Amino acid sequence: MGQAVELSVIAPVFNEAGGVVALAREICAALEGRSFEVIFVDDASGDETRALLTGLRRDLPQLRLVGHRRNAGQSRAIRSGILAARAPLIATLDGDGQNDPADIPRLLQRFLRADAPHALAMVAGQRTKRADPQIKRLTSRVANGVRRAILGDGAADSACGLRVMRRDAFLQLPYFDHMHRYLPALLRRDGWAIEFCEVNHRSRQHGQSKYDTLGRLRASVRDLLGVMWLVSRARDPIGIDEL
Ligand SMILES: Nc1nc2c(ncn2[C@@H]2O[C@H](COP(=O)(O)OP(=O)(O)O)[C@@H](O)[C@H]2O)c(=O)[nH]1
Ligand SMILES: [Mg+2]
Repeated sequence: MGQAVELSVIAPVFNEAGGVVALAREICAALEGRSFEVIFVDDASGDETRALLTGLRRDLPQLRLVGHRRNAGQSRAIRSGILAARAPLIATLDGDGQNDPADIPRLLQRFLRADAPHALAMVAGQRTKRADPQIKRLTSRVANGVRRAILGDGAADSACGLRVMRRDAFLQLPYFDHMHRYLPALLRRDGWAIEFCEVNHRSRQHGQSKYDTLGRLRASVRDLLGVMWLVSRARDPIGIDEL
């Protein structure tokens, strides 16, 4: 692909054969007329996900496929996609169809607006009406409240999978499993500005969630302590000048 790409859309997938083809087509339709690429990162799925995406490339020239040889988790998949990306600007969304591709142009417009703050690194989606089971909505609301109170990241929904951000800003962040849930706090730690934007959320039509409540809770206690430490150990030079 010779022409410079302005936006790279990254979708991590693990066993999402049921909806992945429709989602890829939907993303391309939502961004028609723009210069973009779509990178699905298959994390060693055991179902038809990879074969279906490989076959789809004939139809969708913007589609690229990156594969992990061993399952390494959603955060690592997002990182692998962003490392492979050709554009300076990234959009991410979940690969199960719960994030609406039609929201991407709006987040992009917000990010690229003329009066955007110079240090803006991310416009993050906020799911105001989550299409998830009640227990998940409840535990997520409590977890978001605790995290926001402790980290002061101002995020009502830090783990929303839909966001537009600078590739360089993301790649400067420390990688750890589940870091994709802490991007507001980690980007603020590096002195970047972030903004939030309400986005749609859809119920899962195919497959099942890869996370259970207990597993998510265990990881979040451990990770919250880790991010608290990272934030407490950061120092801000407030500006770097070549002298
Ligand atoms: N690459 C990769 N993607 C994953 C993994 N686990 C979940 N995902 C993807 O991350 C997205 C969100 O996961 P999901 O299970 O729907 O989480 P939920 O919406 O919070 O229940 C989906 O696109 C999944 O396919 C994983 O281990 N590796
Ligand atoms: Mg989901």
